[in-house]
Amino acid sequence: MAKSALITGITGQDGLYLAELLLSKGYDVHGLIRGQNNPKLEVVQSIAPDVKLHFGDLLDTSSIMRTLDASAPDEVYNLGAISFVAYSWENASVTSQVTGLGVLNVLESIRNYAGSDLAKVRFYQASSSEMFGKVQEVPQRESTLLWPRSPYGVSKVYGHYMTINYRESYGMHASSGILFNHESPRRGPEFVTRKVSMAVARIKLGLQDDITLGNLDAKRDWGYAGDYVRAMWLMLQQPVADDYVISTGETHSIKELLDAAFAAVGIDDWAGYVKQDPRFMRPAEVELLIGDSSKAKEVLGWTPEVNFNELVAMMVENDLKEQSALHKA
Ligand code: NAP
Ligand code: G4F
Repeated sequence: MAKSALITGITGQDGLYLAELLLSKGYDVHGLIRGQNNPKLEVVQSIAPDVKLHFGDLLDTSSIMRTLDASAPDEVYNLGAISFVAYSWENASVTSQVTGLGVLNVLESIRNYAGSDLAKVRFYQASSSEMFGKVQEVPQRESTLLWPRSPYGVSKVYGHYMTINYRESYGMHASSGILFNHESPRRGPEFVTRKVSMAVARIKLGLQDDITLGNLDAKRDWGYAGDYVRAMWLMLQQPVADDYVISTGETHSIKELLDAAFAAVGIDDWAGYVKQDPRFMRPAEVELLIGDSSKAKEVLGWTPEVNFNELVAMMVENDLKEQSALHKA
């Protein structure tokens, strides 16, 4: 019989890639979608029409319970979150509720749903390299001390330890993927990679003069979202649940991101196109992220396939097509 999977955060970047991966493996895929008249409903239905959608919210435990009953999942992937770090300072309370307490709501719902047969549902928690914050070790690995620097990071630490606690307390097959930044043409335009790829495409097409950014010196370990959802699935196929760092092992500054994006449209010197504004600086910055994913390589057999330059070129190329089509119409 086909396995059933439930994905929270189905309308997000990772939710859609994971849904496509699981459908290609023959899963019956269910997604939790929130809100009245969610504008991304049509996107999910056009990209992954076979996904069965259930209306609910991570803050509404009874809606999660109903969705578990309706989808009878073998695997639950908890990707739903308020995920934009900058926003989390302005809305710390709602971020803590959704990104932190939301994890507990899903874990408790699974515990109630599965009853004495807790092993029948495997759980994946979308933890984050943002938990390393003010990094205490370079590169960061599973054992590195967490030192979050944002309300988002603190909320993710709560969800991470709650996942470990449910594994240790109840023997739940609950795994936590500590994923470093991963991007794609589906990345939200508020994140720096997509903000840059869209602006570079628009500058090339003569639709925009420049781009305004914050800190250009921060460094991130950027990978491709399509590679990273494969790691999520692999974690839930293991006989024993565990935590894994998922990263490329390479780090690049925002300046290097600009180099690669402008190079993709034939511009070598971008200085005249880039402005800085304190508006985009953060109250506490995560200066450097670089991950060591050797455990994932050894246990899961996972390695990334798309490198940094390929990723940036893919995003710029997609935005050139999207922006040209928009402005032809
Ligand atoms: P994303 O594109 O921002 O998607 C977030 C998803 O969460 C959306 O589907 C959103 O739904 C949903 N959501 C927000 N509030 C909700 C609520 N109250 N109830 C139910 N769903 C809610 O994020 P992503 O990049 O795909 O990331 C997926 C997960 O991995 C997130 O938990 C993120 O924090 C984590 N993560 C991401 C990265 C990364 O680099 N991408 C790295 C590490 C960890 P709406 O469409 O309705 O807003
Ligand atoms: O693209 P970002 O907003 O991503 P950030 O903060 O690293 O968070 C992303 O990755 C986390 C994993 O580590 C996820 F957990 C989280 O959900 C999210 O997906 O910012 C990246 C860097 C930061 O250092 C920021 O200060 O880019 C810098 N930056 C400089 N100018 C900017 C800008 N970021 C944004 N969003 N916009 C700017 O104008």
